[in-house]
Amino acid sequence: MSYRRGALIVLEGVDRAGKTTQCMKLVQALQQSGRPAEMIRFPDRTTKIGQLISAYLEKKHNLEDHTVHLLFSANRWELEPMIRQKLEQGISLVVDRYAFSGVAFTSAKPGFSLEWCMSPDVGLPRPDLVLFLELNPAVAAQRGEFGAERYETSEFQKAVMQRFQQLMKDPSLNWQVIDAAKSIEDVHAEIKTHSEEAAEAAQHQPIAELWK
Ligand code: ADP
Ligand code: FDM
Repeated sequence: MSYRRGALIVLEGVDRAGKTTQCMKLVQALQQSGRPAEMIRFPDRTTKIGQLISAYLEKKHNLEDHTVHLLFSANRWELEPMIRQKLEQGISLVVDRYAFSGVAFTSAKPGFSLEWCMSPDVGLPRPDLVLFLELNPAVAAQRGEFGAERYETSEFQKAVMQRFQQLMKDPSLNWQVIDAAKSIEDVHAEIKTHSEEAAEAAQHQPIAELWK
């Protein structure tokens, strides 16, 4: 069977680690090497659910913590048919945050277990590669002050980082930790190598399900 699907490549990491910069460079590099590729990001603030999330992040209104967690997950599920369709058409998707941010951020709040936080995202398309851009908070701070959005405090980000460390222990996923303190070009080179390997390996495999 000459089944050539696109790869699902996720970038995760702390705030200002360079996720958006690297997603854009990776899409360009994949396209230049002849692989159709597109970028998506979560939350996708353009949908109705995304607009509710965006207003919450901008502190324009409050939402109960379980509710907002489920909205973030619903925002991924509403794009799931599009994600699956693009991958099946041979388009690789480079994703700026995914269910791992979902779990890490909510479970950093008091009273939330990893298991509860993972459950609404079980069964989403499983990424072929998850790149974790690791950056010391002091270096991240030199890249700009925290903005005014919800979650942008160093104490909360520290708790989020601990949850990411727990998620990275999962052997069912291809996690790669990248030193995001290096130059933009050096980080890009590393990400590109991992991504090309993952895309090669993925192209003859069916799309798997996350955490299943
Ligand atoms: P994120 O999406 O993870 O929040 P961005 O890609 O928006 O991060 O980058 C945050 C800031 O840091 C931007 O001003 C960007 O130009 C800068 N930046 C990104 N990568 C690097 C790097 N490797 N070294 C120095 N500055 C960087
Ligand atoms: N975030 C992001 C969550 O809390 N849950 C999620 O499922 C996702 C995808 O939203 F603070 C948080 C993480 C971050 C904010 O900010 C999104 P950016 O700047 O748009 O990545």
